[in-house]
Amino acid sequence: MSLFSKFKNNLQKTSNFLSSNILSSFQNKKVDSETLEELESVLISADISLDVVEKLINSVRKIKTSDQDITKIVSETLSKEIENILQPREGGLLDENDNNQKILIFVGVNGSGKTTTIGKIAKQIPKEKKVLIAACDTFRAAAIEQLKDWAHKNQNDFFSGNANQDPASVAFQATEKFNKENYDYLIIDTAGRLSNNTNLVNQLVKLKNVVSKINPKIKIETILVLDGANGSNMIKQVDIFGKELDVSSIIITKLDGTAKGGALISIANNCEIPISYIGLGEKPEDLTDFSAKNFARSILNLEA
Ligand SMILES: Nc1nc2c(ncn2[C@@H]2O[C@H](COP(=O)(O)OP(=O)(O)O)[C@@H](O)[C@H]2O)c(=O)[nH]1
Ligand SMILES: [Mg+2]
Repeated sequence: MSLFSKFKNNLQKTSNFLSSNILSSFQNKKVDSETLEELESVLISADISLDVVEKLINSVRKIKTSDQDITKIVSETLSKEIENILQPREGGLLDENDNNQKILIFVGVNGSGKTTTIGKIAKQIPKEKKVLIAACDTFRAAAIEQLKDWAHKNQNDFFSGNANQDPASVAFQATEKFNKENYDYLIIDTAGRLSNNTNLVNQLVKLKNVVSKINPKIKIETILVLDGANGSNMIKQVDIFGKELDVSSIIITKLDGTAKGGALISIANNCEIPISYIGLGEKPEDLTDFSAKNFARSILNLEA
């Protein structure tokens, strides 16, 4: 399957919602205040934030009506505008030509897809690289087992501490192992829930400080995993985690399961953190490099 088909097939909930509503808004009609208002409410319903909706409506307003298929022109116009917003956020995480050691710390609220995404990403790392996966979500025993299963499937080495051990101390031990045994990658899974969010972020800052202190020269990527089905709530999470943790990359999961995929556009418009991957399903291969063009054209049900 081509990369574009993967986007198109798995983003159908959002694209069906947008394309059917755009079609009904513009059926046999021209661009006027009534149709623009209808379009505005469709875009808001897809969880696109107001500032972006305004930008999009302004570009559609400029369309000169002709005999051509108006819904097609509107969709093309929207997709171009959306692609322009998304383009600067395209940012890969794994560079095959980069042979430096790397540490990836995954953060995000419970259930956002951290553990699953770690499994999917580890699968994409070339087999000749030495990968150590560390379970620093010590809050739930099941979380450690889930990560262990992924590590086992991918034939990656696995490190875990004791139940309820301080996550930063597990990270410390894992980092020492990473150094001593000369791994290429250290991938750290963290908890998404403690007593409250402030404590969680503080705990993660402590974990990150421990890791970077042992390894001041190694690049640490802090990756925020967001549940795409959370729609506009994702923006709040970017605020909470992004400020304290210097997040370097965002991954948005579960976009296959929501009609509110438009929230990704709001994030791209509101923060400058690159989006490296999107999750398009539960299977190991359902993690795809983020592509502005593929995303923009898919959600408007256009061809590649
Ligand atoms: N449909 C779908 N489900 C996903 C995706 N990513 C993760 N999940 C599911 O979301 C649930 C929570 O994921 P998990 O990795 O345990 O989240 P964590 O608490 O952040 O570690 C699991 O049932 C995953 O299979 C995705 O891209 N699409
Ligand atoms: Mg987990």
